[in-house]
Amino acid sequence: MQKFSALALLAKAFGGHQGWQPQWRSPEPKPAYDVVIIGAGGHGLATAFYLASEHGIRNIAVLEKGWLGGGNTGRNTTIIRSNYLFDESAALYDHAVKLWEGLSQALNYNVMYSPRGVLMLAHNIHDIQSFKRHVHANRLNGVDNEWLTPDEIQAFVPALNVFGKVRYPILGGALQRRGGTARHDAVAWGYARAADALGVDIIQNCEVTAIRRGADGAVEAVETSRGTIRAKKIGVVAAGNTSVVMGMADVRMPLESYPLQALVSEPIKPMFPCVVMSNTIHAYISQSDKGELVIGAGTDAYTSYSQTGGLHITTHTLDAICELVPTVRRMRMLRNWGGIVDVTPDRSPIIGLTPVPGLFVNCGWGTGGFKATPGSGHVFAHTIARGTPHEIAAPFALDRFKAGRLIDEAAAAAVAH
Ligand code: FAD
Ligand code: PYC
Repeated sequence: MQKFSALALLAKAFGGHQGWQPQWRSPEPKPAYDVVIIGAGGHGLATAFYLASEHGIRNIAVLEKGWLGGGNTGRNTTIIRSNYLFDESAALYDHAVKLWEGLSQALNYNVMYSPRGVLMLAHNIHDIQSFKRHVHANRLNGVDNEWLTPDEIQAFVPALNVFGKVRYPILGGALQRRGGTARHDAVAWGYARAADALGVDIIQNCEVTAIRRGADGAVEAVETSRGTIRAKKIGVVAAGNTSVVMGMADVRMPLESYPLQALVSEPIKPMFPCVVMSNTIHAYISQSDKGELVIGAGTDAYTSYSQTGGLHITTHTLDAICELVPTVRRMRMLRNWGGIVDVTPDRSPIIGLTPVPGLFVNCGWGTGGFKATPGSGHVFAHTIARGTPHEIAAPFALDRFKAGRLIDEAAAAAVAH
């Protein structure tokens, strides 16, 4: 039987933060969870929520080495879109966009999804050809995307320096109107609260240090900084740290980890009606509901587990932003930070089974997994519950790197890294 102290129950009732955790008092061994999820970011919490709400599996623990959403989920620039080139990606990311549309209602928590549009700027002939190819491919997949001329861009986003004398003039752009933003920490809290209400245990400050396997090779427990926790199935959703965690089960992953940075300005009155992205000058910008300009930079050029990044990367991005939007030149930046993203060779995620019985993995979202959070959790929950991949997840299996069935979104992801 699980027993909690009165203090811990209070903490659970009031959504307690770090240090306010359920404490085991029973001398008997803890019962095995049906599913242990490693990582309480948006994807891990969404997986737990859909396992409980759609598959009736409620004996779940989500283990987090830090705090809820303290990884990339709480560090990203919140861009949501599904304008990917390949059919498999369009299916996956648009599945997510459809779930975003009803997510606040599904969780009874306002995630502030705002489909204000994502505009990708073209600065040269190659950009024009590449983005028009995206527009056509997206439309064939039923994903909205449209081409805007420079005049149309200037009318839509007056702050942009469309006709100025600049190194990289704006020659057009692709606009996905259903794309937009959401409040990232609300996504973590919304999924956590809804999963908790269905009986899921969310245990913070609980770092997984080993994965234990039985004589048959199947998973049977995790060792953590808070003791051993037995598990019938384990889902690894530990972005940035996936290789380390999967290494605990002797599975080598085709991943590299890089720092990726973002920053926000002091708040100002509304001036950006949509998200603006530019690959060529390497910057993207939107405005939060508080009024801050949210600016994203590129990844560092070398692998690292640091949650900061090189200063020269942000400097380069700010130079680019000042050229795109000269009116913001004298603004102050309030804060900057980094996250660790794990990147696959084809820049598409890995979702599915692993060579270890009972061990499942969801990773490799690189610089672009926030937008996928609901879809990723939804298809991963199905995959764990049934033991076979959801049809949308199937092309993203780990064995594609052996079979060579890559989904090469590296350039096609239309994002500046
Ligand atoms: P995370 O939120 O990182 O969760 C993984 C969790 O696992 C972490 O909380 C971590 O502490 C935990 N963990 C790791 N190891 C262990 C362990 N041993 N034991 C227990 N817990 C462990 N994507 C977009 O779509 N749009 C964007 O605009 C965008 N901008 C970005 C900007 C920046 C600066 C960054 C860093 C990323 C951006 N991304 C964006 C990418 C996006 O943030 C990620 O792909 C997504 O949030 C991944 O979610 P997750 O739940 O898988 O990972
Ligand atoms: O995938 O749209 C994206 C993105 C923007 C910034 C980082 N990733």
